Amino acid sequence: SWFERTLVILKPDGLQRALSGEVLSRFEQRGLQLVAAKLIRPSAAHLKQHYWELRDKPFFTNLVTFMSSGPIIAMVWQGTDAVAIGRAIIGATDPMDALPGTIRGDLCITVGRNVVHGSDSVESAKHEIDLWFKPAELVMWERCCHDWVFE
Ligand code: DAT
Ligand code: MG
Repeated sequence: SWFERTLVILKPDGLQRALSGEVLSRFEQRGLQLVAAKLIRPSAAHLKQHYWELRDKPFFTNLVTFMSSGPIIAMVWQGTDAVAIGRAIIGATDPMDALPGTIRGDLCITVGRNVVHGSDSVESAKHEIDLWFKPAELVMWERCCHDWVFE
């Protein structure tokens, strides 16, 4: 439904490399609607929760250290098929496999510095949005071009 939402994070490398405008533009121009955003420095404990499913992976500690190494921008984007569209905008996990035209295919090189996070399913999106945002932080508004993007 048009109400579907996905959690997107501009990772510390993306913010440090001044890619925030570029990254936000891609979601915005594709037609998704921003309904929440905040710049924060997340704690390691919070990131361990966020990446809990990867806790047994060899790269888990590095991932949490990197993600807590500086500020990030956490966002919620909304629209029809927002989760799948978000993943398509972002591209494959390893930038070496990501197609040109995707954020990771255009803007980065290595898997540990891949600029953005996006939820991988509707279910994990709900869980991740709950983890990063209070309900009151999600803003209800209507984008003027809504009917020009969604049938
Ligand atoms: P994604 O971010 O595409 O959803 P994921 O959930 O499998 O990918 O992994 C989360 C992050 O962990 C990923 O963005 C970068 C890091 N990561 C994944 N696989 C890795 C690997 N093989 N080596 C190092 N870091 C990895
Ligand atoms: Mg993932």
